[in-house]
Amino acid sequence: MNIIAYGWNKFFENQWNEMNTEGLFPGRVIADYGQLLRIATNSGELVVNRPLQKHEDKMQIAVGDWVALEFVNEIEGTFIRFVLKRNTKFSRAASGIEVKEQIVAANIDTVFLVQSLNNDFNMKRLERYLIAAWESGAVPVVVLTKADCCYDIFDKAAIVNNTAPGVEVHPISCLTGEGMEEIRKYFAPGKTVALLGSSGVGKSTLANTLMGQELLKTQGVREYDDKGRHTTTHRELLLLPEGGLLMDTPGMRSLSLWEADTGMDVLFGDVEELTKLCRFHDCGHGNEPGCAVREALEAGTLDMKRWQRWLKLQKELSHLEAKKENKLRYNERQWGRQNSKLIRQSKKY
Ligand SMILES: Nc1nc2c(ncn2[C@@H]2O[C@H](COP(=O)(O)OP(=O)(O)OP(=O)(O)O)[C@@H](O)[C@H]2O)c(=O)[nH]1
Ligand SMILES: [Mg+2]
Ligand SMILES: [Zn+2]
Repeated sequence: MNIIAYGWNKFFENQWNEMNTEGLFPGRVIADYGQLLRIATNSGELVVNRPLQKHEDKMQIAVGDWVALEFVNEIEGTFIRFVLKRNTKFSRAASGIEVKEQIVAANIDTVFLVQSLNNDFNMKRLERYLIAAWESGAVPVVVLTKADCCYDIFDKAAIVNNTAPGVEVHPISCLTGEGMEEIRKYFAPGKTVALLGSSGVGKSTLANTLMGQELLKTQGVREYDDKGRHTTTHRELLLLPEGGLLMDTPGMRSLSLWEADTGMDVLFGDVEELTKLCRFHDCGHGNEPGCAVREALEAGTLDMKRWQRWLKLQKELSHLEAKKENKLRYNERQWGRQNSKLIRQSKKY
């Protein structure tokens, strides 16, 4: 086994050489089973324990990450010492009340945003995935599966093209093989493609097709609404027979945005520019005189639905920002408390 096949390159090698890595060896996280992680190294695959999380977020490890490992001894085994800086990362806000980033996939070159062409097709959802994908640093590609089940492929592809200018869109079918050749061009030795999307869209089926064998479990969707049954339960990175890496992931129930500056710029830059043209800088875009947004809506140059989606996203993002700030202030207060406690203690002596 050679880690170059797993995507080891100059970006990671340079970091390795700049850090104190004596006695350590590199590996890439290829599967996440919760407490256990499977790792590819030059001398084969290892299963190691996830390091204890003493300091929150300090060492979040995701599939696709490169880590520095240390073999301690036969009894204790191998430990992860640190995570190398990521080239790209696809994140979302973790579910639950805590404001926290969850890294879904690390060090990916291309993200396949997978949606099926059946009843589950949803443009609003795809737009959110696109925002997160542009934010990730990887190149997004839209893959529309189950083309064999769809009579209006071209209409749907056109809708996607409109929402995602500059993004390649590929209708495919794993059943008939339609579009598969175009998909294969994204795979090259050492390059990583991640499959992201809702449950049941056919991510694992696509992975099996590309692998040329039934490696991953797949399962039929619910008949009444075409939604999936959350068949895949862990993230996994596969080495394709002809080279290149493919990450299969469990279907996401929802994608809560974590960072969105770049993504919003790419998808809604024109809307943002428009809002700056209003006469009043605090324009509410209602009945204010000189509102550029209202004028564009009336002239038909700005689509009402798109404007409403932008408003909704803005609201969600400012809510997220507020929560992040609260957390920051809370952390600072905690830090201050701890510090003053230490100062008080040190004064005693
Ligand atoms: N007709 C048709 N069915 C497909 C195609 N691709 C996948 N399917 C079916 O869709 C269902 C769900 O496929 P999976 O590959 O399990 O979906 P998934 O995205 O991995 O789902 P999760 O693991 O739950 O996230 C299975 O019954 C597949 O056979 C396709 O191209 N055409
Ligand atoms: Mg699956
Ligand atoms: Zn306005």
